[in-house]
Amino acid sequence: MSAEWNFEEFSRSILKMYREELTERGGSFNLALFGDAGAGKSTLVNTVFGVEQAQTGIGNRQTVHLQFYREPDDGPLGIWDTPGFEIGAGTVPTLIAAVERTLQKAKQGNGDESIHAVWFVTRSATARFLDAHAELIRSLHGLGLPVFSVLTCVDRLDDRVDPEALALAEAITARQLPLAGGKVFLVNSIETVPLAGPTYPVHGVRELLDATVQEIPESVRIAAMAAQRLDFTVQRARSKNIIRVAIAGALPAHSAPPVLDMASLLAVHGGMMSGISVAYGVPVDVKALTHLLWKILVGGVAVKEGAGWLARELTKRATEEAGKKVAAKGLIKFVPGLNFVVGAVSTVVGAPAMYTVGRAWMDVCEYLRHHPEEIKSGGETRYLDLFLKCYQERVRDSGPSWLSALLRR
Ligand SMILES: Nc1nc2c(ncn2[C@@H]2O[C@H](COP(=O)(O)OP(=O)(O)OP(=O)(O)O)[C@@H](O)[C@H]2O)c(=O)[nH]1
Ligand SMILES: [Mg+2]
Repeated sequence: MSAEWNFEEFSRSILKMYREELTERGGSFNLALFGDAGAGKSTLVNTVFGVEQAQTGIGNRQTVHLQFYREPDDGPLGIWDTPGFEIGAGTVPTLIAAVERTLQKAKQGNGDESIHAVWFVTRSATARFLDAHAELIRSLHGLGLPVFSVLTCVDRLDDRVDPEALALAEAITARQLPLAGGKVFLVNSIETVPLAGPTYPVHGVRELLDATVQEIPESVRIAAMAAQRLDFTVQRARSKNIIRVAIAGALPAHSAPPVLDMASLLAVHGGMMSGISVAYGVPVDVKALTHLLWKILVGGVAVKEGAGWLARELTKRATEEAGKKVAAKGLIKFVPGLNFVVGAVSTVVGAPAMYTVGRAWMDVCEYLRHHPEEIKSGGETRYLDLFLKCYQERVRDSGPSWLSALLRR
């Protein structure tokens, strides 16, 4: 790799690596939401996937429309929503026609805006499930879609479930609809806090997600699991593997001594971190990620206090080691345009540091999935802030001792 590594080039390489990760993950999982105004569609997808959507429930309740939403464009989840209207006998044909058109278009095009599953949402408290609702479910099933019937706002404490909700679920079951998962799913998407009495916790959402993932095409399962935020087991496993592969690739055991220059170090960190972001379904702002890595590893631009210390420390260590083990000559390079000397990094120093960087970035991604609003408002400074915090925590817990010492200075 060239020693004349520059910021623009680095930014382009991160974008390329990010795209490769996206391609490997496959397309987005697209979920359609049906149900009357205020049934709890938006609340449910927010709990499961962390997508905040505009509040509706007001306005013209007769206006039937199917709208697609994916944020960002290359994110792992697309939502087809039918916000703000009551489903009635008059609206079912319009809705079905819209779905048919959508599926047709997806078949002709690249399928990016197809529909993979439907959540048909009914608010349990309304105790209302109309013939029109049943008809819509049958027609959607007829178009080849798995349709899940979901009752929201179901109060449940341990095994005691609100009897009214149970009665409604039974009434729906009695209609013998072609329901995906073979049942009506009872959920509470957000905690219910009554004026008096006990608080009812969130429940049922994990079971609904699991059942949904079972029924969707295999090609979008990874995307669905990346998009959900109920349980990060899958994201963690994928990310740890990405870290392992990155370290193994970057610091091969067979080269003696195993060395890596700073340019390669930037590249492997870029690949590792974009891979982890994709695994977590956190949109990568390439510019922000490039800045972050550049600041941590190189520290050559707009250096904030503390930025670049990792690079300096690695360089120092590497120089020492190089001096001990092999002739230092050739391992230290001067990078034109940057005002510091980069050194080769040995496995001994590089691997634990890289591991810690990867784990810290996983922490950042989990934090962002819990606080999706910060993804948009974040920007570079916030990323760096979060990263350094998580990094320091990781180092304190398990990192190499020389790094801890450095941070405690
Ligand atoms: N306690 C509790 N409240 C819920 C639940 N689902 C929805 N809500 C509340 O019900 C109200 C309406 O929910 P929304 O998610 O906006 O309903 P919607 O189906 O998206 O409505 P439209 O977009 O208007 O069609 C909100 O105030 C939610 O907080 C639930 O499972 N439990
Ligand atoms: Mg809504």
